[in-house]
Amino acid sequence: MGSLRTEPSAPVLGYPARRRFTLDVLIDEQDRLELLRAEARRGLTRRPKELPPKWFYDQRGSALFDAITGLPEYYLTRRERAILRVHAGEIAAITGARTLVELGSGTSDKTRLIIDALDAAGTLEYFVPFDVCRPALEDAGAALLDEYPRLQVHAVVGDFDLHLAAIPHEGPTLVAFLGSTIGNFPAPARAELLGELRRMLGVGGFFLVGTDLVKDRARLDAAYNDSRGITAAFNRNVLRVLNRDLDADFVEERFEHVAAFDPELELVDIRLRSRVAQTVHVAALGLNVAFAAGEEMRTEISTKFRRTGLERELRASGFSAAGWWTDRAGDFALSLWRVG
Ligand code: AVJ
Repeated sequence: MGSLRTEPSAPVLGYPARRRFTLDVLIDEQDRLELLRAEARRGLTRRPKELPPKWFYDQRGSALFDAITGLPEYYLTRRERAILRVHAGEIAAITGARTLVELGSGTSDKTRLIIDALDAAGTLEYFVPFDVCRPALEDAGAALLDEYPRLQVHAVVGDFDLHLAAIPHEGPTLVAFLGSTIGNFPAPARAELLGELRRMLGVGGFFLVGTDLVKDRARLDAAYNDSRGITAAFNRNVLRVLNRDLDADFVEERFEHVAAFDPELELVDIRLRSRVAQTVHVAALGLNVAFAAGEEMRTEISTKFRRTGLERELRASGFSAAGWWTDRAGDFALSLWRVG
């Protein structure tokens, strides 16, 4: 994996905005394609078939996800923002963070509430947005520099399965992982991620995580089967990504969006179901992929959490509880954990 720095580091307070922005590229376009090829080959040749959810998020996929966050059925984003509005000040006071790292930051939209609070407390110096999508980091970085004249932004383009250890940070550090994105990871991968974070943070570091909570099945099913079909389009977008980047010939209409809460595993299981028997050619992999009529390919899990379970997982990874906040309805939780 190449690592190149495209802007001078060591930004100095008071310099023009561009001197307060650095961008580390830990995964470039070639690396990204290599990873996509490896993961697509693995996922399309195993039984049952699966594709990792990170490949939803090209420009169109990110726009579709943005649209999802505004859907009446999709309460997660609104609930998390409501919690942050009320409790960001407490989070700032507890952590006294000098560096704020945001994993999978996208547009850093809700994060502004945390930045505001840390900025008002006077402790924040560095914002480190970490994302696999470079343009999103560049856009968000530029906007933040204008909005926060004292802030230095050190953006990192990377993959959180691979590059957490390389995230730069100075002084008391808070890593934020919002949106219940942690729910995309199956339990063993969550333990792996938490272990990496613990090592990266060191004793005294803080981790803030957003988690959707187990609730009424009908509401969960509705949140992932919206009436406008935006979630279905988002799900099928991964097929477009494979068509474009791996020269595949998926026909979107031949796959149906399927999403349902599994009450045993307490996760929403999201799949694409082949409507017909068909063979798809993936030219970049030299691969023909046969689908039986009705065959399902998993594209995402969205784990729903309970406080006790989450506490157990975090404790097992070396964190202790430092805060637990929910919205009034108890739909969503934001929790703070300290290493050690
Ligand atoms: C961004 C992973 C949190 O699981 O709710 C939304 C993605 N998928 N609708 C979620 C998603 C379908 C979302 N996360």
